[in-house]
Amino acid sequence: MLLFVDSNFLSPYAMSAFVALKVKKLNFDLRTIHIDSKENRPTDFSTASLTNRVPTLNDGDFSLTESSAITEYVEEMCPSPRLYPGDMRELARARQIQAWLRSDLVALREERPTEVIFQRPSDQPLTNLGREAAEKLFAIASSLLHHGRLSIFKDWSIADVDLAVMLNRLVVNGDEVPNQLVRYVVHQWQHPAIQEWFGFPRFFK
Ligand SMILES: N[C@@H](CCC(=O)N[C@@H](CS)C(=O)NCC(=O)O)C(=O)O
Repeated sequence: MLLFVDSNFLSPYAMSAFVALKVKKLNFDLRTIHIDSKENRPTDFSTASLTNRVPTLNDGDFSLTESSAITEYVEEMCPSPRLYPGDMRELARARQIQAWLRSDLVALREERPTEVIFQRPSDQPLTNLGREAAEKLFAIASSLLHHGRLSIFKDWSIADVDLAVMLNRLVVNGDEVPNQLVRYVVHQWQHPAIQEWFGFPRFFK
């Protein structure tokens, strides 16, 4: 198996796919792609993936993009240890959270890109739109993590990686974040596969 990720290890989607493969203890090579220099365009990258985005997972002659499609694919292929809850409704909830985090909170993603976690914080305060997105994130995360829970469901799931990275954009940047959510992020960030991703070399512009 071959996982293509961005060359500066900044993509939260690539990180999610990487954690999934690590948790499953799958044998895979990591290949980096320079998105800025359009390295994802040449045909030798992965035309079979249809969209040529990162992350891309190549499994033999099968090629797949979209991080949550990748995490679901490896879950189907290798059911244990689990990335997703076994209960049908919790599984649906985990998928909902993943889809929501990838499609909403645009202002927050723009004003607090993952560079603030992996490279350097932003010196710009949040705009009203950014603040609104942060408040929405806090409300939803707090209701998912009621009673001070440190994971969304009883057991860890891949949705925790996605939620933690979204919250960590604010935590690392020094924005005001409710204490309980900070505790959750600090706990989730200790995951060995996240730590491994965090330790990859990055080049500062
Ligand atoms: N929803 C996608 C988002 C993937 C994505 O936005 N990838 C970016 C890098 S973070 C990319 O490949 N950009 C280049 C392009 O779209 O051509 C996922 O979850 O994998």
